[in-house]
Amino acid sequence: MAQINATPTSRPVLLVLALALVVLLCYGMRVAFEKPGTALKAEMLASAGAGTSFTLEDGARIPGTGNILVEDELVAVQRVTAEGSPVNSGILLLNNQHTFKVVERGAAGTKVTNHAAGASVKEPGTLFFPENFASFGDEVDELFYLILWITGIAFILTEGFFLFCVFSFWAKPGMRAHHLHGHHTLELVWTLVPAIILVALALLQAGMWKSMKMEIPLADSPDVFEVQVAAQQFQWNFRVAGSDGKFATPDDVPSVGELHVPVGKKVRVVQRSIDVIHCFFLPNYRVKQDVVPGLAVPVWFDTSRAGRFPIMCAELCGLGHTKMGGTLVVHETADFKTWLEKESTLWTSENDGQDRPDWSGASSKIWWWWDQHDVGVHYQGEKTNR
Ligand SMILES: [Cu+2]
Repeated sequence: MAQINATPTSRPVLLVLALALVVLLCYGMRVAFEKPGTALKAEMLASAGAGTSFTLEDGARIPGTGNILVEDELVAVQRVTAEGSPVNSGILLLNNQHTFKVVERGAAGTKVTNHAAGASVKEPGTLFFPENFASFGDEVDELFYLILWITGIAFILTEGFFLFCVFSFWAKPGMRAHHLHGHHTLELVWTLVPAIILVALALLQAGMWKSMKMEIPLADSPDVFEVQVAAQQFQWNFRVAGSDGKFATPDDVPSVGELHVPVGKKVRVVQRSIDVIHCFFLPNYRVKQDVVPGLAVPVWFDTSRAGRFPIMCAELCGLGHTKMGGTLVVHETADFKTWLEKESTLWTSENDGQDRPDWSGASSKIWWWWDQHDVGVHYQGEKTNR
């Protein structure tokens, strides 16, 4: 291994350079995460008048015309280039990039109408949480930031002490190291203080844990909407009950990658995995729950606002893990009713009135498997997986 031949005077310089490099790396990460989305948002807010064109990163989900969310404002946009066509002086951008022009802009808090429910711009990158829409989300964020403060202060204190020692006790010719053999008071302090903090945090979050993970709304309540999630390498399969409100009947609506729910409901999510451990993650709803093979794991969140939100897999589940995303579509009540009736009719005819659904397409076997193999393992000790 190459050895850095540092003289005593050059060592502090090397150390400062190394620290500067770390700071630079952190700053680079921040820029890499935050810049694209924020810049697009700022650009759109500054100049989104009718006729203005933008290139959206997540344009593939807008079918020609749609609404996009900029800050709290809905902006109606229209695709001006065909899907996948070259934009910007013949450079073929990635398939999911398209140019859109703004056709209408609503004031903050209002909605742009006359357009089909559209897509939201890809959330701007951030090192922190995206906007919260869950009723328990603020509590989750408070706990997160409290822990971040505690660990941040501990980090600065310990690293500060470490640097102080490095500089103050730098080797000098003729100076011998001095050995210490333990210090009972110190050891008691650095054991007890973290222990007290951990117990305090555990007590502090107990109520939140109970409401998020233990008091999962039951499907038979009228304000609850149940969905089924079958995780698979590498896609999310969803199923909602059709117009009859019952699962495992021919009018059930299966989907891949897009989960449709009505606004203003508690959404009860029952999840199973057909292969490895996945993790159902809704960043905007502060929901993150492992999906474990052999278990039916319930989780819930409430929807207070219509829109489109990202779904991710937060468990490294194989080579395609990073592509295992999806979209949560929260519909207005009437809009959802229309959607469900349409899909329900479509799937009923697809299944041709058979007793057991004949799921066509890629997810056919999954829902057959789900209905045939009952697993009743829940936090709540409920017996059924439906
Ligand atoms: Cu996964």
